[in-house]
Amino acid sequence: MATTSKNQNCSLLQTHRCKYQPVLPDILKKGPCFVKAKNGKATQSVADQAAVKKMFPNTYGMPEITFTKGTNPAIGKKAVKVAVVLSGGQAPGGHNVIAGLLDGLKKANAKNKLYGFLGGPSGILQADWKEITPKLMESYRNTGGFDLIQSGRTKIETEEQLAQALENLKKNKVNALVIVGGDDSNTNAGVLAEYFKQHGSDISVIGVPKTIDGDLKNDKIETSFGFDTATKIYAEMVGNICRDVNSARKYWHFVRLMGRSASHITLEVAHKTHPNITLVGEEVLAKKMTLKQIIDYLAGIIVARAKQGKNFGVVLVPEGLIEFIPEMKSLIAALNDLLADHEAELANMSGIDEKKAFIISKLPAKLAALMQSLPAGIAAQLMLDRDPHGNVQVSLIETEKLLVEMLRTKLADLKKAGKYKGKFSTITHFFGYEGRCGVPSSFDANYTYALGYNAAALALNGCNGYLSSVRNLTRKAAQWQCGGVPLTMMMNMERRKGKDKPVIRKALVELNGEPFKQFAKKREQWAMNECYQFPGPIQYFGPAEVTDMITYTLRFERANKK
Ligand code: FBP
Repeated sequence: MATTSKNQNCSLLQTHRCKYQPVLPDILKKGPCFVKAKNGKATQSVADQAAVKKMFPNTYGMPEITFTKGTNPAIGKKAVKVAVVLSGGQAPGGHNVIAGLLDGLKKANAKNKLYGFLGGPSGILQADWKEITPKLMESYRNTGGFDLIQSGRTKIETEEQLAQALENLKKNKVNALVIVGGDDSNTNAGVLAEYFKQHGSDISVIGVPKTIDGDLKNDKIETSFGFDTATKIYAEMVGNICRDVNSARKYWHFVRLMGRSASHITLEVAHKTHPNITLVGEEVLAKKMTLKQIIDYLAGIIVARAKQGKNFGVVLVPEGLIEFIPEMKSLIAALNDLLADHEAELANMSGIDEKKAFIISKLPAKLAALMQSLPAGIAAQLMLDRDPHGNVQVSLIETEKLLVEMLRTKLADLKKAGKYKGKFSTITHFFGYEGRCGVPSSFDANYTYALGYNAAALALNGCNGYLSSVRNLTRKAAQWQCGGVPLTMMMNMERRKGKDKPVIRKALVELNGEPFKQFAKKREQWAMNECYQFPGPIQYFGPAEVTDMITYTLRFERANKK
């Protein structure tokens, strides 16, 4: 149920936060009729150019767009109908994207209308939507969550679904569709843009970069929205655990943090809190570390701290770690193909043991042995259904518990050999869903509002197949630059559900990038000493240096760029 600022269900913070007016970049301040879309050079996809071009003959190679000062009154003359959909996992600021979009549209022409498809992309297929009026929007401004129109992970991919989506939009005279999503949802936006064009429609499709994971970024997209708020929330919680650890001095805490693939969240939280050990999935992959080597690395630090009488510490584990361990990566890839190829047979099997035995019988010997060796719970979690985009649901795999279980065996062996005399009491945590619907930080409130407003300008300019791009984010919000980046420019070919598909390339942690390099410089010191930092809760009121603080990731990554 929606709450209003006058409603008694409204918290005092929400009441005050509703009044916050996000800062718009100067370029957008006068409204969409006062910007000109300047075309850059033709673009190429990041890899597999020929294959991507073949799949997107109508939308491949489009130029980048930058908004510059100018007048374009024509775009405000005719009233338009725009629809928005929230797709994939929640991320703080989604409501402000809608608010920015609504305000941008209304500024261009008060008769423009905005509709929200309900429950994610399935709402497009079912033509299930509601009008977002300024009155309805009021109580959702600067709030977390996606509850205004909810979200979902339906993928619009079959010919039938694509045709249904087009028919529903045409029937309802929609001029533009704005898809707010991560890499998979924006890949889907690119597919829709191409399909609409191929079928002679001039409905434009615009994407907005959302995901707390922070892995939808490149030179033109500096960060996805939600990463700032989510990492601040996790860092508050991890910081509190560090303080508890330092006070009680009796537990090792293993904290798994969200981030389906990339370890950006974990790395950012490490910068904010200085835990004793941080695993980075991308480093594990680069060094081809086996599970055994990871356990040896962890045990090395635990034993060294025990020698100093420190039987406590904090370990950060990225949710996606499991997929970066080479042998697990091969196992998961093989399981992905097997689950897709034998979907019907597996669905008819009654219990997990039967499924496991069937799968093991189909795996190559080495992977079958690995599957057999895993704790039963982990093996079962690895066999769970993939999401509609073919991804393994890592949020359901308790990697932190796998590590603790293996460490117990390792430390017991070391004890027997007289090499370890410590005590290993553990507590495991998973911080994921807690961070996805938080009240957006001032950065995310401003960024999302600008992304939405900018999406309105792109839609009114008839741009199709573009991702809303707001850049220069280390500067003050007023100085941010706005424009659009072609969705095909970010694509490459990847194997999904047993087939090669064009998808937006995920931005993983780069080991030669500043965020990792800065961490690598300090981690040995953090391992043996108690360098913990306690960032505390997000501040919405107070000095700008606190309320407008940006992430270490953004600061380090942009430091050497103009
Ligand atoms: P998006 O990429 O859609 O933004 O979702 C990211 C995420 O929050 C991951 O961090 C997590 O693994 C996943 O969603 C969980 O998915 P679900 O909400 O379907 O359980």
